[in-house]
Amino acid sequence: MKLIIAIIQNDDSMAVTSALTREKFYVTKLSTTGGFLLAGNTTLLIGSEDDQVGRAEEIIQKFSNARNTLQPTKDSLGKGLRDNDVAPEVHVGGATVFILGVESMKKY
Ligand code: 2BA
Repeated sequence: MKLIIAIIQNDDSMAVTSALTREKFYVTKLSTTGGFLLAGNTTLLIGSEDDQVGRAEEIIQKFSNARNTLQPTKDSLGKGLRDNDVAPEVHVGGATVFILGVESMKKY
């Protein structure tokens, strides 16, 4: 068994989660925050049989979209961007996926 940890953008979380559950994957959705942009993102935990990991990856890839977003400046943190703030664009990938081996999984 494997544990898939997928960090995706909030805007894609509904599409990714519903596509995974439609195909019988079990998914836990966490509200997380990226350390660089300090903006909300979504982390999915998916416990999967080894032979299903590839299919889960295909679904995550299909429904996760890369986007450019504005990087907050030091002055705008917690207040939002204003016209005169310099805000370089950052390319945020569609999904960052980690796949970990699972020693055992139990439900009590
Ligand atoms: P954030 O940390 O908010 O990063 C958002 C985007 O900012 C990143 O997109 C990347 O383009 C850029 N970025 C991040 N750290 C940077 C740095 N130290 N210097 C320059 N640019 C940087 P992605 O790479 O697609 O990452 C999207 C989100 O996935 C990240 O949000 C973070 O929450 C997570 N993530 C990505 N790689 C990770 C890793 N190796 N370990 C843990 N979380 C990761």
